[in-house]
Amino acid sequence: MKRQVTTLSQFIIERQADFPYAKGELSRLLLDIGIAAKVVNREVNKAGLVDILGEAGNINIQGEQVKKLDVFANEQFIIALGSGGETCAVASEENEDLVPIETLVSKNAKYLVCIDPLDGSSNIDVNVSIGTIFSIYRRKSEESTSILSEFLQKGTQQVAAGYVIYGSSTMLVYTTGKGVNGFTLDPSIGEFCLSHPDIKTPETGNIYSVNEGNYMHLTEGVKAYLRWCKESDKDTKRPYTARYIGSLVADFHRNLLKGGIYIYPATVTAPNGKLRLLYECNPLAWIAEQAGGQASDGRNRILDIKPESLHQRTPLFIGSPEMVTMAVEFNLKNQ
Ligand code: P6P
Repeated sequence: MKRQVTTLSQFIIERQADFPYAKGELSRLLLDIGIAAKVVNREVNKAGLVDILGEAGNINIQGEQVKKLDVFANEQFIIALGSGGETCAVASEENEDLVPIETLVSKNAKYLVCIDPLDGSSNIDVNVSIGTIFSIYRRKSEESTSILSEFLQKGTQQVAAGYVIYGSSTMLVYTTGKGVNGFTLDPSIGEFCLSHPDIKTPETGNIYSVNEGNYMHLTEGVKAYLRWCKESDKDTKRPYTARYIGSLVADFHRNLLKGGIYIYPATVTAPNGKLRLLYECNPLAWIAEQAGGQASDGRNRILDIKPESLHQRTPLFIGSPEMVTMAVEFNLKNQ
């Protein structure tokens, strides 16, 4: 008897029962994100044909203006988030200011979405995995005058968070606070199918992901940790293996499944690191914690950081709990 496939749509609707007060708005929002992910996936897969389709800014063989894929992805997710009427506004890596969703229905919409529509997009032209990262909050009060202040909630207030990885296969991984589940796109039926139920990350691992090209600009604490990773020690399976793709979602996803740590620390030139709190670090931090992992800025829990601005950066240490604890200890000991 062939194992019953559970699609993302079936899973979301089945899990809606976990939230007694849910009226289906969050479910609809998650389904809309799934649809946009399929549209973006189709275009990402064509990216390798850019010579045929035309570089961004050119006119392609269909006579259409070729958009940069991250611009295209941003448009698709904003359209999808607007279509269901559940989203009040979007904070996107691609937009300096908030993107209000001004359809009649969405005027009283409950949800706020933070999104990095296509992270690692510089890797597209060389066919390296890239990703979308999203984070969803409820509005605190539908009367509040400042939508912007509603976006500046701590990561602990998220109601859903997830990512899409456009890689050897395309996966959507998300949490609503009751564990982490992964869905793989089956192109033959155009559905995301449950392939990684209840993901738990290993307590420890032997993979570390950091751009060591920045070594000379790192703090003494991080330098000391990297030197520790390279020492030989049978009991702790060191030296660890260095794996750094240059695409956060791809490095995070591999480490989530196999065990490992990803670090984008503060550097001399970037004292707050490079990654963004609202639409990169908070969603991945919640997923990491829901899968048994940890996420820190090198001192404090990522999810406890009170955001001050939409595009605020933070250092990020994320992955297997024992590895993050060790790296943070080195970081604090050698301040
Ligand atoms: P660097 C991509 O630009 C990104 O935001 C992450 O996906 C990736 O891990 C990191 O930056 C790469 O940055 O400075 O190592 O090239």
